[in-house]
Amino acid sequence: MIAPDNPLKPIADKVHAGQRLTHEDGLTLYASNDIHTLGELANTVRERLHGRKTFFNINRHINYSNYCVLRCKFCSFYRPYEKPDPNAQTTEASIPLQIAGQPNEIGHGDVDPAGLPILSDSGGYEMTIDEVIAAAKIAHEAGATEVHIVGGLHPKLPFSYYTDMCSAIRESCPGMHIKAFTAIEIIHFTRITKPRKTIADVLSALRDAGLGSLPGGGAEIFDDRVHDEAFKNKVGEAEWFEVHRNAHELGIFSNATMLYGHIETREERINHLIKLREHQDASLKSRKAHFNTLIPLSFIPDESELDHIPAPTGLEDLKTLAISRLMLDNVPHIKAFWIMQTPKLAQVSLNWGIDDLDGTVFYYDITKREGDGTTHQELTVDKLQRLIREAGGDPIERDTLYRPVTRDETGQVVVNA
Ligand code: V47
Repeated sequence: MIAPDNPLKPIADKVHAGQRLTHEDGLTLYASNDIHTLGELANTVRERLHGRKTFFNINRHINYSNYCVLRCKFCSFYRPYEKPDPNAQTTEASIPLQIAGQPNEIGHGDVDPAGLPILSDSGGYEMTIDEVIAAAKIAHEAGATEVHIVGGLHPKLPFSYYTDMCSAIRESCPGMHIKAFTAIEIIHFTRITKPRKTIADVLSALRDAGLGSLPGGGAEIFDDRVHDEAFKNKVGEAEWFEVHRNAHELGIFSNATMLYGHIETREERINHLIKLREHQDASLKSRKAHFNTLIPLSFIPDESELDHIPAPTGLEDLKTLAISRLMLDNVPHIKAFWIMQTPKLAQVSLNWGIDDLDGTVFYYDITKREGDGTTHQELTVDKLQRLIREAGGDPIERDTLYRPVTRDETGQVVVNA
């Protein structure tokens, strides 16, 4: 029972009545240190939508290149472009196909040596389409239902590289969902095509080539001040929403993110969530697709230009995940990306409003914690299921569009159109 003098009482009444929370409610939730009530409220919404079902997926991230024309201050991934030197030696620490040698129960472990990218002295790399396919095939054969493909804004690669990549994956990995390219990359593609393609044309061409949905990256914080201080030269909120509006109109589902814990205020975070909520209202009302999930991304300062800023605390992570669930009443899923929140905190969040744990991941180059530099970042299916069960959840393997995945005794997917 929540005490009548608890400042969260009016919010609790609204949550129980299924009413929408306001900007002020969001700030009141952040100001409160009654995290138990916050968790209970976020879980009320989570359980209303999903009961104890807790989703996870078998996926593989592929970062095709870290060359980028942008210099976002929070980003430790990008490298300035240099023409790759064909005689350069490969370096183990940053090899996208490096698999750390040990097979796991979904079968990773074989490395195709021909698929190793060539690194420049600066640590920059770009993968050939064959290398991307080799990585996708390893994932497909190991049971992944999704590849999540994003990269820097490469100054030289033509648009055909991206369409060819999608069609080659579709051909070599039948049935595997291609979730690829942030809104920022989509805008970049409109600029590199001659004559310039519209956003809708770029999306249609990618969909024709095999693209299944858009990931939520590149949203950061929708605020001009934050934009100008932390990622000035990147396209802003208007373009980000324009891409997702076009995608939803075309029937392409997408995700959304919020990168929190750097230079933004809590108020700016709540504004960000409300802007997403408004967009989702419009998509649900009149478009063919919508956001499936929000992924709040906890800022990892290591190796970035903002590495003097302390990372958000676990408590701030937990509050942000729970508040995201409460504010975004019209987005079906809120996902913890354990790479950023850590597996233990992601597990705690499953009782603070979160219903989805992404994923097996396997390889991730965009953020690496505590400078240990390793791109092999993986949770096995067994570990994901255990984390979920220990937190009292019922693990459900899902595909990208949240349909349950059924497998036969050999691990092959049996139900999934
Ligand atoms: O776009 C960059 C963010 C995003 C840092 O859609 C950082 O299912 C924290 O979007 N600390 C990429 N975050 C990740 C992403 C994502 C992840 C998982 C699932 C989905 C999905 C999307 O990571 C970037 C940027 O917003 N980012 N640098 C950093 N230092």
